[in-house]
Amino acid sequence: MCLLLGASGAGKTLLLKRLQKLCQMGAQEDLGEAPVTLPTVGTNLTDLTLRKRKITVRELGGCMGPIWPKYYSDCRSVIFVVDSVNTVQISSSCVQLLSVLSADPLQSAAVLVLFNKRDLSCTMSLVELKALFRMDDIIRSAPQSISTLETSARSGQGLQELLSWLFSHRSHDTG
Ligand SMILES: Nc1nc2c(ncn2[C@@H]2O[C@H](COP(=O)(O)OP(=O)(O)OP(=O)(O)O)[C@@H](O)[C@H]2O)c(=O)[nH]1
Ligand SMILES: [Mg+2]
Repeated sequence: MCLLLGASGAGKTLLLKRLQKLCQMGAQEDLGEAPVTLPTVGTNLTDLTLRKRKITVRELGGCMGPIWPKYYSDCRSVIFVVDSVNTVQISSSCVQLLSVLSADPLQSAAVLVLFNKRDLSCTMSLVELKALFRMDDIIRSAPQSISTLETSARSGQGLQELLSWLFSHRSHDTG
């Protein structure tokens, strides 16, 4: 089980929809228009079939923050989504990420931090975002192995890399 976490509106549901579509169609096809999403109240379980392997991803809605830890056991990998445009949300996202990284059941999880919405021109550069997050310090001091990736759930940027990461960190083969 991979957990998909991040603040409300960061783009988790759209990412899942796009990944599902990418898995169903050939990589060469166009993803098309982004479908409409609604805020996730509760959790959203999605199975992705990649190279004949099933990978289950559980999105936890941003509004569920206080009860995210209930879902931390049983999880081998975590994707934490950051909205690159929402500068107001950055400090609270950073606190949330630190609390995820310090949770006992997640000490050996692989962690991927996604800077999403990179299609929007007003986004800060990756260097600026990482500096605001103090990402280098976080990566140095956290026990987990942490990677970062720039994505756009709208344009599809970074989604193949995201699938490759999911595939290489899948917890077990389920056929
Ligand atoms: N431009 C742009 N918009 C995006 C991107 N990803 C998501 N959005 C938009 O952001 C809004 C919120 O997306 P959701 O996927 O519903 O966000 P979420 O993280 O699932 O939010 P919660 O379920 O409330 O936690 C929607 O209007 C999406 O279309 C992106 O990469 N680029
Ligand atoms: Mg959602």
